[in-house]
Amino acid sequence: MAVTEERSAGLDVARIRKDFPILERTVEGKPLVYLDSAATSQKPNQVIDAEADFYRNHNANAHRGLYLLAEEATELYEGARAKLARFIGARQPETIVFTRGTTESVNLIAYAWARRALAEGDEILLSEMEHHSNIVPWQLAIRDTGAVLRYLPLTDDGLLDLSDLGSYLTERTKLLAITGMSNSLGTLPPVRELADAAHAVGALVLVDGAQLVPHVPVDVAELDCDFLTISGHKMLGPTASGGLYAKLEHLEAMDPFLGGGHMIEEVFPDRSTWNEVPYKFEAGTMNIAQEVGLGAAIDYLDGLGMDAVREHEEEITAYAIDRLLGAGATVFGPKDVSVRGGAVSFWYQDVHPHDLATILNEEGVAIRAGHHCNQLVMRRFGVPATARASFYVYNSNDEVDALVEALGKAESVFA
Ligand code: C6P
Repeated sequence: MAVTEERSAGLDVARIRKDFPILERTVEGKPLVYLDSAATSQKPNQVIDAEADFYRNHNANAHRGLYLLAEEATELYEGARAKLARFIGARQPETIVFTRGTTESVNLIAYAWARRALAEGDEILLSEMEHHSNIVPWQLAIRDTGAVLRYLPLTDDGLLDLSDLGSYLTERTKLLAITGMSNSLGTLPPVRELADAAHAVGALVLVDGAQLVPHVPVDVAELDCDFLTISGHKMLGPTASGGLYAKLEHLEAMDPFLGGGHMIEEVFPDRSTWNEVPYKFEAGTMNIAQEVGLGAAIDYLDGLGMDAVREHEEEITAYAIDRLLGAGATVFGPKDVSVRGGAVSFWYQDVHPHDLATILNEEGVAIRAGHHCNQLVMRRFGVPATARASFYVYNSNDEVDALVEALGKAESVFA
């Protein structure tokens, strides 16, 4: 299948694809159709080159040495922090703590903030569409604090059911921790509206930005969230790149998460004092080359323009939902693309998603099948798993056609 489509509304997809060497691969003798960017995105040459260039020309530990290489490494690392801050509308780079991504960022808050801030009877409000990364760290935290977890329910359309919000958000709520975009339903919850309601009862707000930040223009001042998690590998960056945004006052008030090198100011036999924010939270040698690669990914996304990225996603998602429904698939989550992103979960005929993914692979089509770390969503919709196609800047409507064509082949295998 050749990519014949020159442009979507937002992006020049044919040109973009030239930057991604992996998209030239074949699988089972067929051109690769990569529809699993919600799991991890592919990387453009610009990112691969930036990481390689770091190792080839600038490699040294950051914030450690006084020689030239060490200064260059520190400058590149801090440059990436400034880019990430600007990308999400954070005015001060020191509000960004580098982490390996969303999982580590949520755990950081669950250890460094929740264990000190929560007491018996306090509540953390989540939703039924949360990824396990935004559930399990809180389950561990409430074991240590006696706090309680509550869950906002979902409508049959895969939206948050906010009809009884007032009974979920009360003066007992200390934290609302909510996804910015569901990785299985695609849903975009009304984050600002929820943040305002949470703040009105004195709760803090954590937004799981793993899927939101790569796909939608984000401004933390507009969202007014206290914490935002970022997974660099889902936004064209290297694996183990990413970070946590937190309002400065929270970072300053919080204890460290991990102890070790560089996060201290002074160490005595029985106690230590902490380095300034954000270094207080960056113990040991960090993933320097990966964060530098993330900086290059941000440059790339800036070059495309996040409005255009979002516009492209709306277009391809609408096309995919339309084609999947037309082929007789059951699509989970909202159908209106103005309230959803491009992770499209579906069930096709009676074919188990795992079988479907295996057959699609024979056609070169890579989708994810399983519970997507969303077991509460699977239970809510009464399915053990779904097939999921997810899209990014390099995907075209032609690839949606390839997916639907491959579904036809799966049907004939299982008929
Ligand atoms: N979702 C998916 O295939 P990490 O792995 O730490 O970068 O991100 C975890 C995570 C948290 N929240 C959401 C909404 C996510 O989608 C993910 C990762 C992948 O959907 C892997 S399970």
